[in-house]
Amino acid sequence: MNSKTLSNSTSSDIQLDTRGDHQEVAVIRLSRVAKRNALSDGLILALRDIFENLPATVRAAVIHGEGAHFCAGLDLGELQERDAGQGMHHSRMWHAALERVQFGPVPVIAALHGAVVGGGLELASACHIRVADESTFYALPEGSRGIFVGGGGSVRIPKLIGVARMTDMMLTGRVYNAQDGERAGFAQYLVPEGQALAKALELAVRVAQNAPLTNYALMHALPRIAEQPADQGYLTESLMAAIVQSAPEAKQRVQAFLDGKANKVAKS
Ligand code: 1HE
Repeated sequence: MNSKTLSNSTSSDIQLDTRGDHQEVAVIRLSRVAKRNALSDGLILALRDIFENLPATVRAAVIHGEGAHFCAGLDLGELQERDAGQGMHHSRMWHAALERVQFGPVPVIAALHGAVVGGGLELASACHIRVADESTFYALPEGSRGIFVGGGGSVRIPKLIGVARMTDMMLTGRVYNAQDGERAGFAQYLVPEGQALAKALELAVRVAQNAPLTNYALMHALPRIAEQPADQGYLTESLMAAIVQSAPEAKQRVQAFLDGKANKVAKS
């Protein structure tokens, strides 16, 4: 395991390890336990820096939080008086960082436990897969703090749970527990308490084995196709399909199946 603390960027509250036989899985740990991994400006910028500078060996990433909670959201201690322009730029900084997570080089799996609230939920929703353990709870306390989401939550969270549920959460302060949260669509996997990181790592190893172009298409083309009118979506899909299948790796993988050398699809 290679471990690196990114104290030279903007925060020492986040660490990057690489794991796997070929260092193909990046493990990014929010490590600001005393503040429940609240996201200071420095931490957000460090997160952006990590995703802009992932080691070339990395094919998938896992993000998790140290301590009892994934993330308590925006660092409320830094919420100073900002004028409208400064407020917009602060929100845009979050957008830029979380864009690097969603549209960066590799798929990202969030391992969730404890509080996944406010900006913590915005971060989780920028990831491609969410694994939650039984201790997880989800909330958007912005409504009761007199603020609004600013880290892309109004775009990404309705795609997971729908506009109606997000509106209810912000209007009423509703908190979803792990089971209701999974049913609502926050997480694709629900595991026993303490097992989210292990499950996320297992999935990351599998994701890292995919052809990189397939992963690229899933991360960069699929969400855009989903927002296109159907006729344009079909065209984009056909272009992406043509590019992905033309890679030598795709030919080798299909041939391996035809030769009986690749796994069949098996019932789980
Ligand atoms: C914080 C933060 C924070 C904790 N900013 N300092 N987010 C919120 O409104 C979440 C607010 N936090 C909580 O509801 C609770 O802290 C938790 C449920 C997450 C955890 O509870 P607990 O009992 O484990 O910890 P605690 O005692 O509440 O907090 C421990 C310390 O962390 C304490 O500081 P201390 O100096 O008194 O020890 C807390 O003040 C501190 N802390 N959360 C700053 N968020 C891009 S826009 C995004 C908009 C948002 O995300 S709004 C924020 C929503």
